[in-house]
Amino acid sequence: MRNMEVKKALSLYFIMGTPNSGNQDPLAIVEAALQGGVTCFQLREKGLHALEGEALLVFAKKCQELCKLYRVPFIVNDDVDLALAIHADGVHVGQDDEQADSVRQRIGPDMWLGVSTHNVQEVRLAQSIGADYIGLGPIYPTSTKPDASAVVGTTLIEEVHAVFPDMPIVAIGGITPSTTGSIIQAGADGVAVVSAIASAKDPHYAASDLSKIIHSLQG
Ligand code: TZP
Ligand code: MG
Repeated sequence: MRNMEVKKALSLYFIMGTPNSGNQDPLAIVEAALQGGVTCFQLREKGLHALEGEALLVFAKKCQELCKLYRVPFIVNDDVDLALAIHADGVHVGQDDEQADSVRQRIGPDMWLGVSTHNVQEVRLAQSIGADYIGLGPIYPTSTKPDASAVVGTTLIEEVHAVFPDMPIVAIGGITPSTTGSIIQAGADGVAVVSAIASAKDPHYAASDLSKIIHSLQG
């Protein structure tokens, strides 16, 4: 069943673009994260010196190849044209991006659609247009997304999970190994992280550490 497959993939959801890689090789970080056990990867190419055009296409294809090798879904943030061009496994959009219902029409029923939400009303709308999962956050303060909306805390996870018990939920924003437990306990199916892996001294270790914590909580 698709819902269960999506929930499983959300367990440890790694998000990255070349601007998040510091002075490390971005593809080496993606591969280390995959080796460490991330269960989904989202290419989010945003910020200073973000790749565009052909360079973005080439980088996206390399990330996709790695994800295929590790049998992990490859999701593209925002860029529906890119996702369609390379047959990504899914697209993720925020509230300020292309309307989710128009994205669903363009990508068809098979590709996964994720929507960032910040309250119960946005989740209801996302569900009504056929989102496969929702992102909830920022749970904690984050410096990775300068235009992030107000911090929502784990109470929003509890609230949304109570109203939509079947909706796959991934929490995002400032999540670290020490806060992962409270997020899963609040009802999220998984955690989405950028800096906890991309900025770690050892991204492979960081991913496997998070992976162990999540699996021990999920049983
Ligand atoms: N959306 C809400 S917070 C965030 C995004 C993309 C950034 C999360 O990054 P980090 O480094 O895990 O806090
Ligand atoms: Mg966006």
